[in-house]
Amino acid sequence: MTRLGFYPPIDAYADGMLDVGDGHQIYFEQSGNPEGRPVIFLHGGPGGGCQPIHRQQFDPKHYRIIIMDQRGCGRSLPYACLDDNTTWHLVADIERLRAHLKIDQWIVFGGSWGSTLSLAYAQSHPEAVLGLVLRGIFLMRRHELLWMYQEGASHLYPEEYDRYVSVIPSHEQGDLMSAFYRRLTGSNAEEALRAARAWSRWEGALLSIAPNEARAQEFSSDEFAKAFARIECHYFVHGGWMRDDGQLLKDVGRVRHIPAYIIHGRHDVVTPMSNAWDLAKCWPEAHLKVVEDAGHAFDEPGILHELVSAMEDFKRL
Ligand code: STX
Repeated sequence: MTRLGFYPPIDAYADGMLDVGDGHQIYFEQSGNPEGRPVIFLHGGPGGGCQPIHRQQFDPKHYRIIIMDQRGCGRSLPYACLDDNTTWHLVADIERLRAHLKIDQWIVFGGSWGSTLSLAYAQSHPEAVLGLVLRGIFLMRRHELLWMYQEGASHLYPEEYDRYVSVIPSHEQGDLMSAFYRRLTGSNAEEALRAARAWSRWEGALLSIAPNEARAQEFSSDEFAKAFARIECHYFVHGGWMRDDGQLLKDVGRVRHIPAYIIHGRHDVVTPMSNAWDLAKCWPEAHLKVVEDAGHAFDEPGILHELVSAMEDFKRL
């Protein structure tokens, strides 16, 4: 079967910076059909930012594609800033952007941390959400964080894990997230940068089944790594400011009436398939799509096919 792929590259027809208060300014842009059904794309990390290729997941004739860089990353300012930067600030920013753009309801589309934020947003403002496309499910539970940043994924990529932990002295390796956080937020700029590069490369190296050294290197570049590592680590040591570990699962009842796709790669090492399974079990109405030959990345062929197919189906909304 031929798989659906990216739409051709397009430019944004409008962009801007939204002042969301607390000294933060959020970059946002619009592409596709200005009269079309609005869809908001929520990027991963947190701290990953958006790229032009993200527009190409959506049919530009049908959709009004809205893309924003979350606080502190991408083109948002101030860069890598952790002050007033929490899940609930981002949820409020998304609402503020919706009001700014005079949109009643939109489709919310997010992968990885973008799925976490999409759920948090939809559970806070269900009336604003017409449909949900959630990919590479990440629910911010403590065991998911330990799997990725302490022990779990370590057993599948031991050589990359050794590189990751090499910047932390062995007596601090019992709590890697805290050890990284101290360095990423400490006053030693050189040590902070070394920690940022190691942290980001670890994730970049694990995203897809097919090894991608170019991406691992891109993730460990100074510009990308600093915001990505600082913001991720900041969110993770604080458990995403969830009221409890299972908040996003416990509150699924608030969004069960919203049409939803849950798309997950069988061999996802960053956010294991059990996350998607746990979510699907409390959400029987959602369409669960397991991609047997993919990992975590949005651009693996089977994942991209399911994303584009879901947005095809949502043309009925
Ligand atoms: N973090 C997973 C995540 O949201 C636990 C993520 N990892 N890499 C990314 O996102 C990008 C590819 C979007 C940078």
